[in-house]
Amino acid sequence: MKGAEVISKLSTILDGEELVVSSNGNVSRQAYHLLQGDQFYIRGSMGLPVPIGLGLALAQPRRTVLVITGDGNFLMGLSAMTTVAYIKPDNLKIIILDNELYSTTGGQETVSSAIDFSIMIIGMGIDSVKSFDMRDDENLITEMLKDTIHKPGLKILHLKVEDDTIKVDDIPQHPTVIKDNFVKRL
Ligand SMILES: Cc1ncc(C[n+]2csc(CCOP(=O)(O)OP(=O)(O)O)c2C)c(N)n1
Repeated sequence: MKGAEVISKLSTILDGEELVVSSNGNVSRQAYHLLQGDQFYIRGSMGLPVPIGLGLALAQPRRTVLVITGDGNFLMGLSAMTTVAYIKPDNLKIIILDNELYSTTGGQETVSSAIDFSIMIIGMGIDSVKSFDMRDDENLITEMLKDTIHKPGLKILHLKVEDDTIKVDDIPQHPTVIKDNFVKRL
């Protein structure tokens, strides 16, 4: 299963009220085309989906905040995870689409094949992390996504996904338009 297919499944599970933050590059492009709606599709800088999601979750405690991030982005913003672990916002959900690549920029390897994300995150004190290899078995994806989104509490879902180094259509909106439309929903 590829990251885009996970996002496509997510589109059938989200009710439109959630605040979604997606990482720049292919993940945001896919989210823009598959989720639709005025979500925070980050363009440009890496490393920001978890820090922005954390801030949103704290500022909007009654809303479910969903971060969808590539592994490269997750690793670049890793220090914010220690604050997530410290605060444990109940309404924050993080889905890591781990293809072990910077697929957007041509498929260079990230370091993620050498890192056990679950152990790292458990080591931070978060026990609600689940890790699955979707390259071999995609049967439980719907249940895992529903569990992540609908069950209360901080949830981290780490999914190994297939290589998807493909050109995805860019987002036609300027970043300021994306931001302005998103802010209207807060
Ligand atoms: C700070 C910064 N460094 C590098 C880039 C170039 N860049 C854009 S997307 C991307 C890859 C992101 O990797 P990942 O989060 O794993 O997502 P994937 O591309 O695999 O979907 C890179 C290196 C950037 N936009 N910002």
